[in-house]
Amino acid sequence: MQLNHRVAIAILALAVSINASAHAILTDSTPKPNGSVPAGHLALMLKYNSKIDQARSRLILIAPDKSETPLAITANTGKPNELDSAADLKPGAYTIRWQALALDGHITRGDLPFTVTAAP
Ligand SMILES: [Cu+2]
Repeated sequence: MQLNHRVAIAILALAVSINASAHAILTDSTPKPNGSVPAGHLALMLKYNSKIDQARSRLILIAPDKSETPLAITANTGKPNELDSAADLKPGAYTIRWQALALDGHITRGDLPFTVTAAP
């Protein structure tokens, strides 16, 4: 009885962790978090641990003056784990505020701060 109870708890804990892993977690990006990139036309890439609903996710660029601009997400069925976009950026401190809808229906959010440096 005692053992069965422990097994049940272990299975429950495993089920919870599997469910949690379905949420979209940022695993890679361009630029890197707190990284720096030269000014100009930048390809922006946010990669997650699971498939993303690209049409219903959001990327907002926060400029050095704190103004917010929605970024167009490039539909890309060949890279279902990514949100891709692009922007022409001048030097300064920026943040990409992302909102990702995973296919399990859960939304995760986060901020990706980075610095744009003067082009060499
Ligand atoms: Cu989830």
